[in-house]
Formats: sequence, structure tokens, C-alpha cells
Amino acid sequence: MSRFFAPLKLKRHFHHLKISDEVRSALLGKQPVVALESTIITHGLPFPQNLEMATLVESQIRNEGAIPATIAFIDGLPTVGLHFSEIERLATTATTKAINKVSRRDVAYTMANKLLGGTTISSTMLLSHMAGIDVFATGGLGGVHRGAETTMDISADLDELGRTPVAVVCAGPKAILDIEKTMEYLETKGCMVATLGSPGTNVPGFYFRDSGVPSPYNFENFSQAAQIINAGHQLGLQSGYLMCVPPPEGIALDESWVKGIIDSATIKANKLGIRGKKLTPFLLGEISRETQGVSVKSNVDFVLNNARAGAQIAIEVSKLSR
Ligand code: PSU
Ligand code: MN
Repeated sequence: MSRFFAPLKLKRHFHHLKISDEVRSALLGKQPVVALESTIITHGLPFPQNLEMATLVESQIRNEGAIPATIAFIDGLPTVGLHFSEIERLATTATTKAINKVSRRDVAYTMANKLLGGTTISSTMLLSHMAGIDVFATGGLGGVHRGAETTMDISADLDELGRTPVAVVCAGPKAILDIEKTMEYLETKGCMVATLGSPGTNVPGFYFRDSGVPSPYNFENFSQAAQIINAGHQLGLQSGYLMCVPPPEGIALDESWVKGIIDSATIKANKLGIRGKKLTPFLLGEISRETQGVSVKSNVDFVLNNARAGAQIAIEVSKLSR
């Protein structure tokens, strides 16, 4: 059902993607598929934790009964469903920095110049939609940066959520951001936002369970999440869905400890003049250093937790669209 409304012209682009045999046959057989991004491998986590995470998240999705599709640019080729050797190449090349961080604006350049590229949430959504994948799981969302009223630094993730009908399952916007402004911007762009939990549960703020910012909507189980996505698909709505999953008590970080670290990292970035696509990786690196790797461990745990939710949502969506 969902593909019925996809614009016909996408069919042409489908042939320019390299889709693995496993993912292709899962999609043709209407089996649940969960897309995964690769910027978190190339720019979000250090080696070897990036490789560990990328492997664990795929097995997590398989264990839940869905098919994982990690997405990246391999020598310029938009590739959906990476093989282990390709994931390994991304993870190890990340340390040499010879790899592009690809949001929507970087896509054409990366292809034309045959670059190796990690896909952010924005370009992963774009390629997922072209391939016909409805659900995508990751760690934390990009958003409106603090001080955006002067820098205008607003992640391309948000505009993509306004224009591409893919559901992103994550632990909320990162706490390094201005979460209130991020929610305002998503409303303007027309992105549906819902948080797992009883009515009134706030949006989580990756690394914390509760950002203090209200969630426009809530869902209490994965079937409810799938019904929202399915309703949008049936109408042919071309905007995205943000499904927030608060990290469980045991894996969320202590707010009073990490807040100070985030504040000093932000001040340091300003002092050093770090802007644009370098800012998020810089902040994540600083937090990892200052927490002695604790933030990296929770980042991995969040991705795994979201992958479980993403797989369950994909399973429910596939039941509805059969
Ligand atoms: N979440 C993480 N680590 C990351 C990212 C998200 O825990 O590295 C990446 C995602 O790929 C997201 C990107 O799309 O950061 C946003 O970057 P920017 O703020 O430059 O738009
Ligand atoms: Mn930015």
C-alpha cells in the first residue's frame, strides 16, 4: 500500500541505487526492513566502538525479526544494505578522515567524485525512501543548534523530516542542541513527532530520558506508532515521522554530570570557531573525552534500544500494508 503512493519518477532513481540482494528480496517480499545511517560510524563514534555498534545493531534487528539495511556512499555509489566488508571499510577509514559526511546537500558531489561517504539522517532518509524503506533507526537526531538565532545552524535532518515520508526512530534530539527550538522547527516543517510512553511523556533529550520539552503526541505501543505511519501513507503525505524512544533508566546518563560538560564543549567550539558540518562531531568528541568514554557506551546502548523499537515498528507497518 505504501509504495502505491510513491511518486512514479522514483522508479527511475531506484536503478541508480545499489541495493543488496538480501534487502531487495525483503522489500519485494514485503518483509520488514529497517534502514541504518552511517555518519554515526564515520563521524559519530571512535574506532573500534563504531564497528562494534554497526555489527551489533544489525544483529539486534535480525533478532527482532526484521532485515537491517545500513546505508552509505561506497566510492560514490549510493548503497542500501552494506556487506560486512563495506561496514568495516567505513569504520576503519573513519580514523583517517578520508571520508565525507553526507547530508542532502553533499549527495551529488559525493557521487560525481566517487567519494566514500557516511550518510546523516537526512541523506539516509532520502535513500531509504528511494529504495522503498519506511522505517529507519538511529541514535540521536540533529536539530537547531544553540545560538542558531545568529549562526542559522539548523541540521538538514529537520528539513528532510519535513519533506520525506520515512519514520525515524531515535532517542530524541541531542542534548547539545536547543531542543525547544528543534520542536518548533519540526512543527513548522510539518513533521509528526511522537514519544513512546503514556500521554504527557516529554520528548527525550539524548543522553537523558526527559528533555523537559513536551512531546506533541505519544504512542504506548509499536502498533500505535505503525497506525500513524500507515495513515499518512494512505493519504500520500510526503512528510516524515519522528518516533522518540526515551532511553531506559539504566542506560540514560546523569543529567547534572553531563550538562556541565556539554556547556563547556559548546563554549570551546565557539572559541575555536568550529562551525558547519564539523560542529556535531566536535561536540560528540569532546563529550566522549570528558566522560572518559561513558557517553560512547550510552550512545551505542541507545542505538541498540532504538533498533529494537524500529524493528517492531517496521513489523507492525508491514502487517498493515500487506
Ligand atoms: N547521533 C549520534 N551521533 C551522530 C549523529 C547523530 O549519536 O554522529 C549524526 C547523525 O548522522 C545526524 C548528524 O544526522 O549527526 C547531524 O549532523 P549535523 O548536526 O551537522 O546536521
Ligand atoms: Mn549544521
